[in-house]
Amino acid sequence: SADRIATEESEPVTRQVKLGFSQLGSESDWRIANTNSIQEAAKEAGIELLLENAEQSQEKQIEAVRSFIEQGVDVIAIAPVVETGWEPVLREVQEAGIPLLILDRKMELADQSLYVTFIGSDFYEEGRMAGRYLLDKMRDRIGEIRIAELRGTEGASPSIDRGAGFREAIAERAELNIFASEPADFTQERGKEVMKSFLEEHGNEIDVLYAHNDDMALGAIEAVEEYGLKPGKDIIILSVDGTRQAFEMMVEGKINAVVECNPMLGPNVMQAVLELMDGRTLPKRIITPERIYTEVTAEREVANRKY
Ligand code: GYE
Repeated sequence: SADRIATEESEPVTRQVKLGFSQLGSESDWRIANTNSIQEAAKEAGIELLLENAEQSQEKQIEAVRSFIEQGVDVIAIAPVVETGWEPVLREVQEAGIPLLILDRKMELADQSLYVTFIGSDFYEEGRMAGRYLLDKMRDRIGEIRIAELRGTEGASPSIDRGAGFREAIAERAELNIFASEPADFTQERGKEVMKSFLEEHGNEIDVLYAHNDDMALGAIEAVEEYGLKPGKDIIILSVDGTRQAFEMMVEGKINAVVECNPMLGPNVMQAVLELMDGRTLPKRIITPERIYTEVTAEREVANRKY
């Protein structure tokens, strides 16, 4: 009958693709922009997104991944809080036949078959960019240059690699000396507290602050000002991410340089998900391109910041 033909010709009922995403936390402006980017891109791509915020706890991330397996999602994505300890749960994902994407931070894995692709930045190169900037900035300075470092979360790949890349770059000149280095968990609050303790202990001896992200740098700036010093003048300040707030600080001359780290991974992730669903093979590594901005270039860029 006519009825039947109409039914057969109506739109085929295609099942919506389900993506389970374990986001590591909401510790920084970068992270908020990253979560927004993934939510928006999922919506745009018509992908159903199950999102769990782990509040910087690896155990919570592992729980979330197990719940995604139980719910039978098509793809799982993890932005891992720390580098190590993932093999057991990743094996469960593999046994369930679900493809796994690693986002943002690296995982240390002996078995490379446990994931499909890693989408994110080259943190080691970010550290090197910060170091090379400092070499240039200090080219005419004579004598020892004392550097304090605010590291990110312990065991997180951006902390490890931003630290190592920076050290590799500054090794070129023996006068550049990292004399204080403490973790501050990528948060503004901890950044301020740790910087305060650096200042109490070392007072006017700090020439440079290298912060592994903007939020910690913003906290540190508050501590420097409360201590009665001028950030960006008395203490050279370098950080990583490139948030709008950090750009505003650069325009004011309170931060000297920021290495960009792009949080807008959503479109890349959704493209990867759709290609996987299409049976395509992805490259093992998808790197987001980035650059460094300084006091000199900040003014031109500040209005263009999307996060
Ligand atoms: O730099 C920091 C965030 O993993 C690249 O995590 C990310 C880092 C980012 O807390 O702000």
